[in-house]
Amino acid sequence: MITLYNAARCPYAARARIVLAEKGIEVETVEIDLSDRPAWLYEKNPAGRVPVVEEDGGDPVPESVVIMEFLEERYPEPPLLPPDPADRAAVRLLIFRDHELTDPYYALRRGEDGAAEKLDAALARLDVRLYEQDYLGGAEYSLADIALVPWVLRARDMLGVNLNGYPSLGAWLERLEERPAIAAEAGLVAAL
Ligand SMILES: N[C@@H](CCC(=O)N[C@@H](CS)C(=O)NCC(=O)O)C(=O)O
Repeated sequence: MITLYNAARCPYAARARIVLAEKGIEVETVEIDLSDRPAWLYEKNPAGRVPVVEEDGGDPVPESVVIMEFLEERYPEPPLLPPDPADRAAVRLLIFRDHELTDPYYALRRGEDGAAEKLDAALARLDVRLYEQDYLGGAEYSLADIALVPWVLRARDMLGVNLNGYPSLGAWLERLEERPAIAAEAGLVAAL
């Protein structure tokens, strides 16, 4: 059994939620109110942030990227990383550069000047990539899609960003939303 310390609105926690759902892992979810977080959360993650996952009797694992990799190794089926190391490197590079999407997303949320143009450029780069291949990491769905889709969903549904100008990105999102794990996240975002 895995426990997930979670906040529904958190896109980093969404990464953990989606991987757990894709792998059909039984999970107990503990919702954290980040505006009044319990002191014990700092024992699980000194940064006081969610997500954190914890196996029964195991050490807490914070940081969404570490969590995704941990779950992938602990529960290898179905695989969410490609078999070839070079292809895995491509997936990891996209995740390593997640700030290229998240920085303009948060800048737009804060209402900063020029943020809409920067987010447009980031989405356009993803659109070009998805014109050439079905998924961000290549031909197969992977942790790269899971790592970035939470911000694309929130840009569309919470910031009102129109995705019509990014047809390949839009088609990718439609493909992803056919997956129950992503559809559940999209439903959660719509209800926020
Ligand atoms: N680098 C962390 C970021 C997690 C994060 O920023 N979580 C936010 C919620 S979306 C949080 O807990 N914020 C509370 C705070 O920063 O004090 C990860 O990838 O897990």
